[in-house]
Parts: sequence; structure tokens; C-alpha cells
Amino acid sequence: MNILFPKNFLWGAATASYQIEGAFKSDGKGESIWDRFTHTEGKIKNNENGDIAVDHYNRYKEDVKLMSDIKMSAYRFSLAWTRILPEGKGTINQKGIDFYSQLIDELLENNIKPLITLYHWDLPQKIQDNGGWSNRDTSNMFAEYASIVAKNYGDRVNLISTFNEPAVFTIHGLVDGYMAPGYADLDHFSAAVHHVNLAHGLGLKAMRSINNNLELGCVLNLSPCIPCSDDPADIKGTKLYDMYWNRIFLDPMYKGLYPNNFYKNVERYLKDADLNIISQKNDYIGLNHYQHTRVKSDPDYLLKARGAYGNEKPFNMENVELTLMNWEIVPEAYYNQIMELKNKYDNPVIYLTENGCAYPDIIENGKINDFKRIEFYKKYLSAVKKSIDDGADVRGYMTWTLMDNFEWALGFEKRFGLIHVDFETLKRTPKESYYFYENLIKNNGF
Ligand code: IFM
Repeated sequence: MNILFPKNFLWGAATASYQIEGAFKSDGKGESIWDRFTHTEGKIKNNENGDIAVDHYNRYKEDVKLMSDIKMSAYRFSLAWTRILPEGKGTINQKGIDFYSQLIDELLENNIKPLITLYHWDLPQKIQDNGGWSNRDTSNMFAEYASIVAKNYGDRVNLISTFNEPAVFTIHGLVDGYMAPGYADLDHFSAAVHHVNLAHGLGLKAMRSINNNLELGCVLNLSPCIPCSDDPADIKGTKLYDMYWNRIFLDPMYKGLYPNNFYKNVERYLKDADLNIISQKNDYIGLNHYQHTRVKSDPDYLLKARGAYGNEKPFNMENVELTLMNWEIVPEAYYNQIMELKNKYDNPVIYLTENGCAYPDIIENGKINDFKRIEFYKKYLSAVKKSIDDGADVRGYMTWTLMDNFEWALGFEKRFGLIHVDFETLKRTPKESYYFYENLIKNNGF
């Protein structure tokens, strides 16, 4: 063994409410945009949905035990806003509050630190009906929801993230329509970007006013962008892509400004104090990272909605190693991304809130020998260690994901879990990577 991590490094797994909970209308839960979107014919591969997902709502004790068996020290999960506030605002649903309260207690009893994400894409449908993120009121409703969470769980949970991957849910939800709510409207998109940033700032403020000991931040999915050739068009396209994917959230939150080229799109939505509210201190950055993005300028790429990318699309080179998502395996990009945060964003505390890979894991003789996933983890974790050695303040690593689950528009086909789930019987079977993770935790390295 030669890769050792710092003492007290957190080792955990991440999940998201809609992808695992199921129980989509149990115990007073309201409808979310993902309930509506998945129930719309043709939106999801094989018309699958998260109505049952992997039934974590009813099986959370079994799932916590699986984490505890390998001594995970952290678990990152998101709350379904509609369990707590079925209509997004107003009356609180006590059964929803109780569910997460019991989950938190179960984690703490098993020495697992809970990390909450407030919003992993499942906006209450009632709020969407009122304009969703393109309506400024939604930012205030989010702050109200955040304060309810701080009041109810802040005594037991101190790490809370406002959003998961705002670039993903705004671009795919409002520009190309690939995800809920499924629109393609650039004005809505620009407004939504600003209101999500504002909601982040208002959410921090609201939670801090209730409990000053909370550690608060946002989870961003950042990806170094590289041109796929020396062609000036590709180089220009790469800058644009980087702006949309990485900077329009990172810069307002961590530097208090919008990139110049985007400012004109949001100027009309900005009020005086907004950028100060958005850029108040974050206690950490949550980094989700999977791969780098190669950008090729493609004038034939005519989908109007892709205008937000400046008609650029990610481009995979040939002869590179890909996972089942067609994502490139590039551990150096992970190192570079972490170091960019260290060097250009003031050496922040970093939690690695998601990283992982999908493969078509098959049970053979009762076992799932997912050695490619183990190799992936070894490579990516070596990159993390190198960044720590080079001064990055990385405090923990959450694998995506604990168990196979609903992968959004792709349905159930892409398996990312350490634990295999039979989607018919819902039986959980640990993969070989689960045992690799067990040893990793035991040795604090590999
Ligand atoms: O499943 C998603 C997760 O919800 C957000 N980050 C990326 C994962 C894999 O696509």
C-alpha cells in the first residue's frame, strides 16, 4: 500500500432523493417536476420512472446497515423538498420531516456523518407551475425551505449544501429540455441561473440566522474544458462552453461577479444587493467530477436550444477509454480541477461530493466482479492524493453512488453503485468494489 490519506478524512457515498427513495406519493409527499416529467410519455428511456426507484424510503435501515458494515464515515443524501413542503411553501408535512429525522438518527447511531443536499433537482411542481426557477419568488421560497431544514436538523447535521450541480439542471432542464421540467427557452435559462445563484445566497443567510455553527456550501459539477483541435473555432467554443458549464455559478458564488459575456443576459434580473448576497462566505466547495470535456465547434449542430453552448458540443476522441456513459477516464483532469480551485479560488475547503463510473454490472455465480470500477477508483483516488500532497485542502470523498439507481433520463440502465440492485426484487448485492471500498476505509488508503 502506498497511497495514504490524511487522518480523519471522510469516506462515504452520495445519493439523491428522486433516484433512490421511491414512495413518490406516500405519507403526504407532493408532486415534483421529476414525477411529472417521468410520467410524460417519451421523456425517459423505456418510460421508466422513480415511483419506486430502489424503495429506500422503506428500506433505509437496510441501506444504512450496508454502509455501516464497511464503516463508512459519511453519507451524502438529498432531501425531497416535496416531502417537507408538498406544495413547495406553506404547510409543513410532519411525516416528511420525520422520515429524514429517522434517517439522520439511524446514521448517527452507526457513526456515519450525514451531509445534506437541499436540492438535487426535484423542484415542487406547484412552484414550477408558477414559473419555477425563472421566477424570482422561487429564490425566497427556497430560503424558507432551507430555514425549515436548519431548524429541524441543524442540531444533528452540520454540513449542508444548497444545490447539486446547478449547471446540469438549468442547462438540461431549460435549454435542451433533456431533463425536467423539459423546456428549451434561453430567456428562462438566464433568469433561472440568476435565481438559483440568488437562492443559494438567501439560503445560506436564512440557515445562518438560525444556526451559526452550520458549515454551508454548494455542490458544483466542474469539468476542465479542452478544445479538440488547434482550430481557432474550437478554441473559442471551448471558452464559451467553460463559461456556461463552470463559471456562471462558480464566479458569482465565489468571486461575486458574472463572466462578462454572460452579464448581459442576466443584467435585467439583477437587483442591487444580489451579488453580495450570492457571494457571501461559503464554508466549503462540494466538487462533483467525472471527466473533462472536449469541445468541438460544430456549425452543423443546429438544435436551436444548444445555443446556450454557443453551438458547441462535447466531443469524444477516438481510442480513449470510456465508461458506459461514454465518459472518458481521465484522472489528471480530476487533479487539474481540484488544483484549479486551490489556485484560483483561494484554496477552499473541498469535499469531493461525487465521483464514480457506470458499467453493465452482471451477477455471475452470486458475485459482481466489477474490476473496471475498482481500477477507476484507484486511478481517481491517486489523483486526489496527489492534489492533497500539492496543498489542496480536501477533507472527504463520496463515491457516486451507494447502490444502483434511477439515472434520470437514462432510466435504470446505467449502474454506478458499489451495491448492485435487482430492480425487480430490489435485492441489494454488494459488488467487489464495495469490498475494495471497505479495505480502503480500513486502511485509509490502498
Ligand atoms: O446520477 C447523477 C447524479 O444525480 C448527479 N451527478 C452525476 C450522476 C451520474 O450521472
